[in-house]
Order: sequence, then C-alpha cells, then structure tokens
Amino acid sequence: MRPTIRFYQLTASEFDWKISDQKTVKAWGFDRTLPGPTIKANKGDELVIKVKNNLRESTVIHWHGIRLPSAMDGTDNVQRPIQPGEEFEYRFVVPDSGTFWYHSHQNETEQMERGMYGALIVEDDDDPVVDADRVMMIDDMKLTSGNEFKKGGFIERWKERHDGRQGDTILLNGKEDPLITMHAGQTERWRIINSSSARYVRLYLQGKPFKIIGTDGGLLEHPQQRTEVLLIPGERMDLGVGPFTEGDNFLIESLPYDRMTFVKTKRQQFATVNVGRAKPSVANIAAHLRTIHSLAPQNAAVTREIKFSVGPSWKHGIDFLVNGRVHDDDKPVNVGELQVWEVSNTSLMDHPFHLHGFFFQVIEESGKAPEYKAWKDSYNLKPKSKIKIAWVPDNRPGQSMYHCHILEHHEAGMMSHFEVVDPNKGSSLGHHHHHAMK
Ligand SMILES: [Cu+2]
Repeated sequence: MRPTIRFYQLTASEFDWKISDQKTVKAWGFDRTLPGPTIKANKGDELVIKVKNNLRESTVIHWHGIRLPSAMDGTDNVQRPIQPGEEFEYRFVVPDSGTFWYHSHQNETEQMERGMYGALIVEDDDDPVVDADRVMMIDDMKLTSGNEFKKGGFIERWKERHDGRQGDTILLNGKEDPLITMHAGQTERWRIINSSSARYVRLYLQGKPFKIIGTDGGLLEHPQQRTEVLLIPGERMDLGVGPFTEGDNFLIESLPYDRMTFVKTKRQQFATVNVGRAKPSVANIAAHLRTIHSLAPQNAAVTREIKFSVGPSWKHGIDFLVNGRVHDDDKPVNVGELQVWEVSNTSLMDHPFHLHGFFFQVIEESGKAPEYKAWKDSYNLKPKSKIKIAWVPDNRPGQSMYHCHILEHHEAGMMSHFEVVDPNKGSSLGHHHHHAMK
C-alpha cells in the first residue's frame, strides 16, 4: 500500500463514563470515550495528530513503542506540556507494524488511572490473515464504594508508592466484564495491551490454547503456542485465538501473580466470551511470520550496566532508583553504535523496564537465552535478576529515556534520561533540565 498522511484530532477532557450499567466514573480521556479512539495507520504512513487539552491541568501524550523523532516522543523533556485550552500537533511516520498505544506522560499516576490512553494500530500487507482483529486494553481502577477515584490516607498512599496503584475494579476496553461474541470456526487476532498502572496480567483463557504471534515491536518469527502469557504494564501481546465450536463459552482471566509487593494479585475475570454460530474462515497464520536478525550473540560484551534498585530515604522511607539515583541522567549513546546493556534489578520486587523510542532484543535472561526472538520496548525485571539487551540507536538524535512502567515508581524517580547523539554533529541540545514529575 502506498504511504499516505492520516489526520486525527484528539480532545482530552473530563467526562462521565459508564464502566457498567450500575457504575459511572469521572473519567479523564480522549473524545469522551475510554479507551480513547483507536488510531489506525499502515506501515510507512505519516500520522498528524492534533491534541487539544480541555483538562484543568497540563498534559503531554507519549506514543508508546513508535520509533519517532525525539521531539515527538511526548514527554516534558522534549516539549512544553500542553496547557489547559492549548493544542499541540504531533507529526511522525510509523515505520513498524504492530500494536502500540498512546497515553499521558504527565501526572501519569492520576491521568492514566482515570483513562488517558488509547490504542495505535499499524497494519502491513504482510500481516497474517485473520477473521477478525480486536484490540483489548486491560486496566484496573481503584474506586471508593461511591465510584470516586480513591485517595487513601497516609499509609495507603505510602503502600501505593511502594506497590504501584492496583485497584480491584477490573476493566477490558473501559468496561467491567464485557461480553465478547465470536463465530465458531474462526480465528481472530487479539491485540492485548496492558494499560494498567501496576498490575501484572497472567492472561489465561481457561486452559484454551492460543498462539502468541506478536509483541511490542510486531510479529514474532514463529507463533508460540501457550495457555497463559504474562503482560507487564505497558507491554503488548498479539494472540491468534480460535477456532472454537458453537456453544463454547469461556472467561478471559488473569491468574495470580506475586510481584513481591504488599498487594497480592488474585485470579481475576476480565471478560466473558461466547461462541456463536459457525462462519467460514479465511484465517491463515503461517508457521513462519517473518525473520528477525539477531543484533548480538548471547555472549556479546556488555557496553553499559544499568541498575534498578531501592534504597533508604529520609523523606519517603524507601526510594526507587536507577543507577543509585532518582531521576538519573545516563551517558549519551551514539547513532549507529551497538548497545549491549546489562539491566539488573537488585530489589526484591518486579519492575517493568521500558525504553522510549527504540526496540531492543533480549539476548540473555538470568544466564539463559530467551525462549524466542522478539523486538521489545517493555520487559519484566524479576527480583534479584539480570537481563542483557541489545539495540542500535538509529538516526534519530535527541533526548530519550528509560524507566520503570509501574507509574508510581516512575514518578518516585525510577527513571533515567539519556541523549542519542549523532557523533558527526555533536549534542543536539546545549543543556537539558530534568524535571521531577509533579
Ligand atoms: Cu518499578
């Protein structure tokens, strides 16, 4: 398909949103819908997205997973946040097909909790043929009995800072336990996006097998058959689901996951699936989906060590650190130079690592090669563990960052800025200031 320019307008505002027939919340989101509208493009298209801010506070929109120019990344490090009543035009080409998403990157712990997110789907002529393509954004909210966003007391807020905010109102595409109907005999592509603040989702279809066909950076090489798959906050999994027989019904659930925090993740129900009458299928998910060239062997020499840790703090009792600091500044990387980063987690809890604007390959986890090759931008750091990732900064100089995608940890400082530098041109900025998120 020939590349084209696609125009979108998103308006951020507060609105009443029904999460069920009985429950209405004061959501913040885009175009008065939760999730926000799904943005669609074909690989190579240019997106022009005007964001109007009708909230009473500033915002900024991050395009999670898109390899875009630094200035369009949507953080307060590369642009002035969009003030109430203002508009900002994002403009970038989408060079990769896959399942991406957009979300607030300002006062995230509140703005994302209230619904400031949506999906961004990039299709390609080479995508596997399926009978239906669905986006499923998974989230939770922490509400009072009156369906207000809960603001706890001192102890509860301290625990939220420690664990991340995890509520027990479970949402799929902005609804509690929605009913999904599919046709017998058909195979669908389910694009699952974990947009929650802190919840780890061990997705489970009551034992029915499915195929993982893609993840953060698009298709895998080969479908991977599983009965469960973990999605950390920020992560995406594209699944081939079906075929089923008429009359089948099952739940979309998540199984318990202990990420070594005070809050425990129980088995939870996200949606109910009913399989209706049969329809012919055109689906074809090939055994070979594409080739992913390895950037580096498992034993490649490490070029940088990065440490996620927790440490004592006078002010908070505990600090969330990268390289021993809150809101760290890491060394620049040069365009075109292979990066082999050893990312360690010395703490006793899990942290979802997220790199802005670039994909990496995990080449080693706790001494072993991963189960399959994939392009990732989000990856779980288990307690007391290490991963080795390889990536190459392509020619998009400017400010970037990596951080923990548990939003409360990010806010508490578990993040680092760094600059991508074109060695032929030097630093793109004379200075940069970093900001504690408010
Ligand atoms: Cu964390």
